[in-house]
Amino acid sequence: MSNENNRYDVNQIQILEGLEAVRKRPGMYIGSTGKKGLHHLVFEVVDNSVDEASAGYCKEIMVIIQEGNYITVIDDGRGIPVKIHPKMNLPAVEVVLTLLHAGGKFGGEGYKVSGGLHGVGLSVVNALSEFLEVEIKRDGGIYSQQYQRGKPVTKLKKTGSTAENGTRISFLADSNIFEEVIFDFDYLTQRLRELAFLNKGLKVTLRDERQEQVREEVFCYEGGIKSFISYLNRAKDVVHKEPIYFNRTLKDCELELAIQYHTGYNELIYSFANNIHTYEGGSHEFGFKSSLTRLINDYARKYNLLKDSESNLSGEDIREGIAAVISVKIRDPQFEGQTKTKLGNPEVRGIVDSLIYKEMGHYLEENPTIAKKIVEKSLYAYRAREAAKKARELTRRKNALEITNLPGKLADCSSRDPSISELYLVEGDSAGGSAKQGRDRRFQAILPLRGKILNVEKARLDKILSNNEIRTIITALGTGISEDFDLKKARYHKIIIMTDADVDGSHIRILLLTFFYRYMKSLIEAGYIYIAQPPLFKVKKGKEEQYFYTDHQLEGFYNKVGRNGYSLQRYKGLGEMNPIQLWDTTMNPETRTILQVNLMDAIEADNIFSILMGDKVEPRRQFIEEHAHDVRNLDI
Ligand code: 0RA
Repeated sequence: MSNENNRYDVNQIQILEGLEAVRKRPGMYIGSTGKKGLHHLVFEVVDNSVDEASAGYCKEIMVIIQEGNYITVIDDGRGIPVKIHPKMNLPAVEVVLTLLHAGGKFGGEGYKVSGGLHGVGLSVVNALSEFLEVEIKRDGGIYSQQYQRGKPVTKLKKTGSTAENGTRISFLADSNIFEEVIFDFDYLTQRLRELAFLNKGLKVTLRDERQEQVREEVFCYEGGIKSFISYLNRAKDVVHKEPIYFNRTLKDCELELAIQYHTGYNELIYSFANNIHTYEGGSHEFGFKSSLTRLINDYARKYNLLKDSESNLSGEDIREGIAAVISVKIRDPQFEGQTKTKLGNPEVRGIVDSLIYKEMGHYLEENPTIAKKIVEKSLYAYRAREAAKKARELTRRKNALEITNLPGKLADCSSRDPSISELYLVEGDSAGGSAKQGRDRRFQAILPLRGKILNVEKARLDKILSNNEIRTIITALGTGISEDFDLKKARYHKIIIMTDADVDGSHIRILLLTFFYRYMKSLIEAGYIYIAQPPLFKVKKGKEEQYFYTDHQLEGFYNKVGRNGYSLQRYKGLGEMNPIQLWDTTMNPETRTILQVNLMDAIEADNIFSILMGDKVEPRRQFIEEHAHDVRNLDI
């Protein structure tokens, strides 16, 4: 055997082992085999097309969901190279589709921007697809090849001639791997819209051909992240009409920033590195925050807008009511943190800081009216914060938030070990009653909540603290709130939100998540917040009873056994279950499913919350209308 052949064999083995590893432990490569992982396949392919766009070669991307949940992604980029890869002795496209981590561009040339969480490579999508077909237009020809479960079943063939360039990838996710292969239009919409915002001028189309009535959305924003800000603030009254915007490059770091203040109180910062949403922030976000704080303080001092008695404005004061999108593109992004969504690269902090200080400094000098409004708003926040601090000290002295005064409505558990203790936040007194009877009182505590807790969006901290339901929650948790928050004092390491599967229920859930996100973020970061999953249906035949948690599960059951002789009960609320049923289906740790909430879920809830509770009527009407057909879309 010649050396060449030897090498070829070694490469083949390497490829097969790679694909096998992906199929054996898909979670390692795409996070999960649930909904998120499934949709990740689409984003993985799209990210490659977006890379082509970032490199300046692709103007349009189209994603089609076809019958049978077949996905097709088409772009007009350069097309995946088809020439024989000298080292592997295979067409380059075959290497890209079969070799683990060959997703990157060969040789490391050009502006490779994808990375981190995404960028696991097309080979992973291929390995996890029952069937995949690639068609490439490049070098004057049309080429195509087919695969099954990652392995080529045809050679790369030239099927025609064309002057065009581009790539089309169609795949059918493997139903042996994924829990269910059904794509969610709205879920895909979210990310595709985001990508269109982040890549100015790129046209992204999503088309759903599964039903006779084809559904299509086109996203294309000439304003880029400036349009993103307008979109985020669409339900808000804004302080200045035009977002503050600039795009600059320094030392290989491209920074795009858009800011717009609104009249509300919360801060919303979306940061991205190479098109990846950095939920956990990182160096670019640090740079932004420190620069903005310094800049506004310097400006306020320069124009004598601070009284002598007033110390520096804090970052929090300055960011009250801000919506900001920060997007950086860098050569070699390092993603860190629990969910690999925190930008590491230390050099980025200084670059972002100095770019913002300089560019936004110019902006403030040129727009003194807006600059003064921002300072005034920050001062207002500063004074309110001082007042809130005093109010809080007062409350604290009154002992109202001390653990010694546990709320009467709380049915506490006997355990004092937080690591095994659970707190159920239950919607309504009647479900609360069932939960109290059904629970295992050794480690499960129940706190019934009455009605909508409070419109946290419009209220400041001092007001929030005076709300009864909120105080009850804070007291039960034992952690304190905001600046006084102390995770170590948490009395339960599982805090489980249990609401009805209807609009009111999801409303309360969104509200609670928003409250936790804004005032007790570390609870979410620590993974202490969960959502209970009560069943939606009970099917009964004689003595035999079975519960189902999704429409899909129920359908599956009917498909297997038929409908005859079964009576169906649809649960509208938790109150319809007796204590034993509630325990069996939703609370028993041996059999229940509870969903752990992560920061991304909470941010999403916060978003929905702003729309539902914000100042403007139209976006709310639109949101409710869009989701009226499927209430479960509200589910987080
Ligand atoms: C490898 C190298 C080059 C482009 C691509 C892959 C590529 C991949 C995908 C996936 C979907 N669409 C895509 N478009 C391109 C660089 C090609 C060159 O240097 O000409």
